[in-house]
Amino acid sequence: MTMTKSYLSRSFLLCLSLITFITCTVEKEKRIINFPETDLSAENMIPKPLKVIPTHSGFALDEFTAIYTSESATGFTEVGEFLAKKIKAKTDIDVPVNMNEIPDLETVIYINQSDSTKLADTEAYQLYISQDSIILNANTAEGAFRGIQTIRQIIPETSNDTLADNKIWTIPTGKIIDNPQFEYRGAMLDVARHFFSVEDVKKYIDLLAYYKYNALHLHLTDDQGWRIEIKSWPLLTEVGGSTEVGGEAGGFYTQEEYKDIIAYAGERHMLIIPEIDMPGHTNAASVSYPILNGNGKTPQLYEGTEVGKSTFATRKDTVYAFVDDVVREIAAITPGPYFHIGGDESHVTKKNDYIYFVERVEKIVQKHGKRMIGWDEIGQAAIDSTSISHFWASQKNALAAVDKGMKIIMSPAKKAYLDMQYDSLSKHGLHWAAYIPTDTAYTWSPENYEGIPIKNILGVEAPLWSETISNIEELEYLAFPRAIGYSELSWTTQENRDWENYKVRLANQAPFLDRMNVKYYPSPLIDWKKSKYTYREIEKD
Ligand code: TNX
Repeated sequence: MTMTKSYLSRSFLLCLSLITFITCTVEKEKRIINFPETDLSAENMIPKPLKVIPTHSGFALDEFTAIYTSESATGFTEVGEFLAKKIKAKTDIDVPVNMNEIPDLETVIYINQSDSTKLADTEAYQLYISQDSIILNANTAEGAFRGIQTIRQIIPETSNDTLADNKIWTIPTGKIIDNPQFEYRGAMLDVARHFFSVEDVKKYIDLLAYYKYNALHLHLTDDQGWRIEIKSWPLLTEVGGSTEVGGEAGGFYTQEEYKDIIAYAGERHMLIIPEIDMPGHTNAASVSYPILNGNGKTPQLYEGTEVGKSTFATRKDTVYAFVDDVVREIAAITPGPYFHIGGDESHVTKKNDYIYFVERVEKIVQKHGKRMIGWDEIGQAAIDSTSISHFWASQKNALAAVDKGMKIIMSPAKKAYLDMQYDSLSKHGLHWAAYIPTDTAYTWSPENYEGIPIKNILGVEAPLWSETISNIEELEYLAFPRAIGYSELSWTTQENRDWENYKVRLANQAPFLDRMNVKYYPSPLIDWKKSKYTYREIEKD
């Protein structure tokens, strides 16, 4: 009752201040700005929105702009503050958020919680941009957050200094109606083969959020390293976290650091999906606790890149006590609904043992309140329709999962692996699945790939394995620009995608990427826009 009252009174106050604001603007002598004709539909938005209707005028973003948000709706004020911070970084103007006194304003960005049925989908949003206001409507803060990425993308890199006495960033007017095609839009980072710092992961999250990704899957363990603190099994990180591919020092996240990553992603409405890869890819765990080992050899720290030689002892109860502890500790600090158990390339686990393991581990994951994800091999086991198959290589395994009514995350190695080289001259990466140039990465259809029905597809994920990369610059070389294309494959419908149109919008990402200090691969297929921040070398290939 009190809640409703305070909600009503706050809404009333907000309306009142808006009315006062509008009246003031009318009373004030209004600047007349003659905007040159704009075209909202020609803006370089990625992923491309569902519908864009231009009205050809301009909204002046300048020192007289303010942001107002639905203060009573959870998370909306934070979204407004996030936008203000990004506007400051791009334009150096301070845009106030929800200020009380009536300022000398001319334009307002209003981030509004709306219960309209048109916005029923969690991440849907609508933008109405006119000369005086930008109204962003969304049902949830998540939808509003996706919407402000669109606003960020249509703020020009440079101001116009001739339209008025002050600097103006002209935002084209019109209407945008938008909603993602797939609910899961992810990237994966392998921090096991090479470790990446919290700071590196945050930078990657920041870049992905700009392109409306909503999930980052962290491949936390493999033969070469165990990267997450497990308090009940401390040697995992002490021993198993001490190396990485190539013999460098390795590293791991404490649970506090992992929570810090989760909070950072959460502020960007992104989920972290933790992966503990098992029963294969477990050498680092078995070196730390040899009782877990099932391949009959004495485990030793491993700094090479071969796969498929390790396995847990899948018939030992100790292994399941271990898995229970690990899942319990990680599930307790992971707010998202998913837990990824790996399950790939268990070449030295007998098939029956593999199936027994996956079925038993599924129950453990469920007991700790999570939905199991596993690489497509898990489709061979008798598991629930609520578990998710992560398609990377085997159509047969993925279709077996479809038969069980399971959802599929699409990461076919031939199309979606960010660690595949662009071509034979690429400085980093592998090519066991394919060379994946920037156009190949974009021009396939997750909607109808290898007979997997669209109704089973949860979304698309772009995995970045790290055998050949050991720092953020090398990560950026493989991930960008291809990760930008995958954002469009999972958000935008097939009818709305077109390589010729996309490649122009991609070329225009250069000023943003340069400003963010991203060392992307300057693919020769793209006519990259020059920017004042440029320091990238154009390659000759
Ligand atoms: C296959 S994809 C793997 C990884 C490697 C990757 C290299 C998958 C489920 N397993 O262990 O890092 O290839 O491209």
